[in-house]
Amino acid sequence: METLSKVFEDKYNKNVKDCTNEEIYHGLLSWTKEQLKGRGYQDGKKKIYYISAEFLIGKLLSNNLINLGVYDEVAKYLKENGKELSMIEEIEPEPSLGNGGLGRLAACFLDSIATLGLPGEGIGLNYHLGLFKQEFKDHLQFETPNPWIEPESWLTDAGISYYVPFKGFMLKSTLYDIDVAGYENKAIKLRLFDIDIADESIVGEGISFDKKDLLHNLTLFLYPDDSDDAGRKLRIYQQYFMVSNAAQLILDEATAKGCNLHDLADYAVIQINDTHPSMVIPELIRLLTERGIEFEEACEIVSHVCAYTNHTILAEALEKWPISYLEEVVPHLMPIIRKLDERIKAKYTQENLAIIDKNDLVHMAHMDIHYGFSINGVASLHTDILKETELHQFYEIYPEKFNNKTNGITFRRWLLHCNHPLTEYITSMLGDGFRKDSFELDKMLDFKGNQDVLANILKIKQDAKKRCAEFIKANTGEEINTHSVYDIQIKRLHEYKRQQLNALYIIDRYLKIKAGEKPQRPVTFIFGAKAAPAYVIAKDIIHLILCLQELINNDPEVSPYMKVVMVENYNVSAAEKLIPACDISEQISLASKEASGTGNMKFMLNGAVTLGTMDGANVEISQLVGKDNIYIFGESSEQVINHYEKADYCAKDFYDKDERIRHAVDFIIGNELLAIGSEEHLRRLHHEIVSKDWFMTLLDFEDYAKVKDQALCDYGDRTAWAEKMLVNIAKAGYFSSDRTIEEYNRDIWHLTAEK
Ligand code: 4GP
Repeated sequence: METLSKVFEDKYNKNVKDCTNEEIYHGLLSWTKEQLKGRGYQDGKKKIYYISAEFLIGKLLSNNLINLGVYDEVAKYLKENGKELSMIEEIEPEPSLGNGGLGRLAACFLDSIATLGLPGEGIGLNYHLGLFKQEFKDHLQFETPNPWIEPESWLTDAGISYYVPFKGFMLKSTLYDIDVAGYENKAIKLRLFDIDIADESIVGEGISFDKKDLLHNLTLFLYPDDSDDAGRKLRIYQQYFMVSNAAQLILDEATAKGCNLHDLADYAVIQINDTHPSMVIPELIRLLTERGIEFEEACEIVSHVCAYTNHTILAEALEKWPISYLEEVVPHLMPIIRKLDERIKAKYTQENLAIIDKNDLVHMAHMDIHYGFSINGVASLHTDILKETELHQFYEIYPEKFNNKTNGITFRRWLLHCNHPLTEYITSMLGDGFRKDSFELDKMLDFKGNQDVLANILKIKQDAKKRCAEFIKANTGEEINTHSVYDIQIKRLHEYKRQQLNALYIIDRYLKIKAGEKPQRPVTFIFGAKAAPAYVIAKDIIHLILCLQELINNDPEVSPYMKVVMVENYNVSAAEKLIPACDISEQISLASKEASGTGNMKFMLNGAVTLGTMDGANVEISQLVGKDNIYIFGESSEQVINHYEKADYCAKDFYDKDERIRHAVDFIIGNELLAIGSEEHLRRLHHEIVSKDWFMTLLDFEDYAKVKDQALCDYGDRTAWAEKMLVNIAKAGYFSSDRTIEEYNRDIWHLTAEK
């Protein structure tokens, strides 16, 4: 720790004892950056370039210290000097570079790529103001900018710039790197392109700004509002800026290593993370032809370099851009995209295989599938649905391209960092082999009948619940009962994820308590979710939950039995505090709609029991833990797909025939909530549920309520519950992102690991 002490002396002319937490954070930041550099980088002839619009990396200090193997030493050194590392972690701003699952997955993947010693890079954009910061006022969500870049940060100017051509002008980029340490291994880089002239001062009220002011707005926000033409075009500007920079960087790196461009596939493999980076395909073809390669050969080369991951079957995410937009933003790509489309049309006549459809829309995913060599889904059920339904026409012509890669999470962040007590306890039982080989967790099953172990697991959970209650108090102002069951649903707000189903259960329980039916034990229902700024119904659901929070928590007759809290500005840092404390993990999407989910994996690893539908990776979780250790409800994905095909689901029928459902739904527009909330929002939501309910909330309500009641009842048998917790932890090994990345490498990337 001598070099660290010296940092404080050199930087502040002080002993660490006399430094403020801010000073210690900044001292640690510069020291850790040096240590990372000293570690060196993974290198090799061939590299994976993981291009993604989002990287939801979370705070970096503690994870870097863990991966560098110095966390305990640093914590001890600080403690000896009267300082707490956990307090210093609080100073760090969380980088706001992602939105949800696919962004967090990308961050876990970087950790695993580095840990496994694979040569790779993440490539994205450096959004100054992030997605947005969520604030609650009058029980409504408001959005404000989420600045996170400070004068001293994890970013390092890489000294690399490119020119990116748009119609009528060029933009010069600057590249910033963030080092990502592998666990006890070298580092890799997350490379974020930016423009020097981005100007945060153009942002007006909330997160509004002039969408046409490209010279100043290009890298301000992730996913700017796309509810109008200018917003949609801005997204294309951003995407092209990202992939043109990426393509130039990739070709430069490859040629520097001796690539003659004909053999690019020996030097680079590109993983296209969802459709946002799809324009890398025509852009690479453009750059290759500019450098003297024939068009046909360029197509061939790119088809051996690009692979595509699909993260959702929701139509809204399978981007289709009007030709007119592309002509306006990147006219030089359109002749290439047209040629790519013509080649396909010459071979296949089916309309649903075309890149450009008859409405002049360019289907980005179609381009990825035709001109990529691999397409993967992110959980077994999801890949099956892609093959059999959503992308069936492609599966018929390219069966060999389709493969499944069930998602995973990095255990460094989601166990070692976020749950020190559990990590230490597992280490005391099993040794520390599980840190590198997650499947070793399986050995915990040997302790299933061991009463001491079960008691310790319960104690660790109880302590986590106490810490979490402090976080909730600070975040929401609400006091919660640390002896209540913690039932947690944290994820983006979307109707398919069905936070509204959970809310209806809460209303039903409230009504029962009011009618004199006192429940066996108290429950705290915890939510955390951001709604996309233009997604009206999602914001109405937030409104409902916040109104329920106000009503229930202030009712002395009800609050001893239940409370509702919605954490403000849910992000990675909040997840790290909530997940270790969870008893029941809510994974209640409409079957077939959640591609995988990764929160479900984080919760089980931390000893929560899943309450969920047979959707996404829940299916694999249930196979691993067995039916006694998970609570499954609801209609299956086949049944749901069938309802959509036959269009035979009618929410109103459920509402009319089932009194319990009707009472719960009508409570949304009852006097109690109208006295608290906004009539406009509550009525609109009520109307949506009764008359449309596209994600079939009412279909699964009865079964959900029954199974959830059962879980809450079973919680009372503490020993049996602790056994379920233990089995969940033991079986989580499969969901390490190290396993996922090994599979990507084995089947798609074919890189040589550095030892
Ligand atoms: C998410 C999916 O919704 C989630 O099920 C999956 O676990 C995650 O990707 C990672 O694969 N999709 C998105 C998105 O985040 O924006 O489509």
